[in-house]
Amino acid sequence: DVIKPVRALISVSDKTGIVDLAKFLSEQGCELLSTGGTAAAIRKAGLECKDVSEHTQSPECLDGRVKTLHPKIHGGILAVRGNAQHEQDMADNGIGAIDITIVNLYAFEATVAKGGEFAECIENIDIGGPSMVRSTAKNHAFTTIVTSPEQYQEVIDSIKEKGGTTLALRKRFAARAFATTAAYDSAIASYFSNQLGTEAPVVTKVYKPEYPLKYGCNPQQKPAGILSGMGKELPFSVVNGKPGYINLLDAAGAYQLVKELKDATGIAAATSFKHCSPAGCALAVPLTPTECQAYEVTEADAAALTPAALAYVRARNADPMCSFGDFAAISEIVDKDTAMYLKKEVSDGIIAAGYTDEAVEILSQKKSGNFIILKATEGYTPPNEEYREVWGMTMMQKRNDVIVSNEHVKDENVVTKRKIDDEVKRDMILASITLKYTQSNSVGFAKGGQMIGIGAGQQSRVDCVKLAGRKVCTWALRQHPDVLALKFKEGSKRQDRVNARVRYIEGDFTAEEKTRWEANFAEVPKPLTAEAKAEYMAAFNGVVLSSDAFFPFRDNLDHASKYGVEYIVQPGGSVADKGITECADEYNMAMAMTGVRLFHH
Ligand code: 93A
Repeated sequence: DVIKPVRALISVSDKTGIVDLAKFLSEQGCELLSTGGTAAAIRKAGLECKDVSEHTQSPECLDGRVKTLHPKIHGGILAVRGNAQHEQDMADNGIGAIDITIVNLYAFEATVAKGGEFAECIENIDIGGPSMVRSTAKNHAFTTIVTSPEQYQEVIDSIKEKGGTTLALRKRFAARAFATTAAYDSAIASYFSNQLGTEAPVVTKVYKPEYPLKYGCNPQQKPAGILSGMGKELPFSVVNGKPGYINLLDAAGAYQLVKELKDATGIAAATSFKHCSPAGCALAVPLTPTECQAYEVTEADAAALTPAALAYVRARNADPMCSFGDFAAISEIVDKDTAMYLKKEVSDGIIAAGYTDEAVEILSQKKSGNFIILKATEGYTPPNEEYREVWGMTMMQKRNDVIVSNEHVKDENVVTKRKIDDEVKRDMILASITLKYTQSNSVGFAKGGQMIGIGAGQQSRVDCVKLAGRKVCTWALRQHPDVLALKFKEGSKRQDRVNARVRYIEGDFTAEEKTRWEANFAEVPKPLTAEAKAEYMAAFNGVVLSSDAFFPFRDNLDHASKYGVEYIVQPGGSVADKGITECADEYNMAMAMTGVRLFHH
């Protein structure tokens, strides 16, 4: 089944590596047939090659729209070798066999991507190329189709080692060829759909395996992998480790979140993700002395932190109990500072705009070398449409490309008597963009450039408020003098201290649990009483509450009032809006209505 090419047809837009392959084939005694630009490139290298127009005795015409669309080309490719009738037809019509076709197509997608005019995009729809690709792939029993420069070396090696191409190789290349033309047509269909606007039909998408995964959500979900549209680059590259399915879901949400925050505020942003929702998220805003104490950062160290490190210290300290084993994302280049801080924390991986060599060196040593380091692809623009397969249904939607910005929280959108300042607007934007990447229903509380409580994935909104509110209390009470004064045993672990503080604040121990908890301390603390906590929380204020959808009942605000909330940002649009606004006025809260719902599933 090994076939040595005697006549090659070469017609490529991307001329990478073509001269080397042509030279090799020519040395093997193979005749080269080529179209205009390709023939010129081959001849320039001093090789002999015949024009397709000479071979067909038919000129390239119609501005190149008709070059290879000719029976002498397609007959030469498609004839079944050894079939008497086909051989007779070839002889009758002067058709010579073509054994290998090397084609890559007009760069349609690149023309669209660079913003080409409609007419230019249409002109870049290749007709002759895909026809040759499909003819050759169909007749792979006798012909070899080569569609990418990546395959050239394999062709050369096969001819050198085996004297030609094997059936196995030709079949594999044919599969890739059909996938290539399918993806090409899919891109064209998608372009036409976009031209039609909202009435557009959903187009077929062709996937190519890009990155195999050990398993999916659970070990029994095998095989698993990341697929992508043919020819599309992935939004990340792997610097270290082997990301799993959930890691990549986290990385996707986390990086989009920090990127949008940075774009919206101009401030470095970081997040700490767990199970597809942020546990914390923050901007690089300097730490207060009390925060330094609560986060176990010395004031001197805090003053020297780079924006990337500062943002992550805040993000990790929104809810450090939940952030155990997180996936981090940072909008910046990760430097030594950030890497040194992360080194101390239990974490699964990170995605960021980039890394200094020192940072990669430090982080790659984490988790016995298995710490996942992903670099976001610079300038990557996600497609406009998102597809997802659920229960055999392929669902499609436009990407949620709205980015909550100052425009959404402008003064005209503040519906209450009380108004807001720029710092509050910043926290409203922070909280709202955070919710855009939080499983719904969701609410989030922000203060001082940091999320301090996120309530994700509850069926009732008021449960989100209560859940996130509990986190706000814990965050605030971590700064209570009695908590700051806790005396841990020498050599205690960081995460044990984090958890022990939370249990101290919660205080609801069984007797047995209490004994175990007390073992954390050099000096057993006296309980933090309900009165002490209430007194501290009564003085706590300046908090922004954001909600991913409107409030159906005022109970949400009633509960929010217990957690220092003075500002609310939400889409509005409920029949209850009027009552909710009156309620906000009752509590002297300021409320902005953005008109943008941020459900995320
Ligand atoms: O305009 S076409 O659709 N009509 C054709 O008959 C044809 N034949 C080859 N485009 C055609 N091609 C394409 O030209 C190939 O797919 C390849 O991308 C390109 C190579 O042109 P050149 O050799 O002139 O650079």
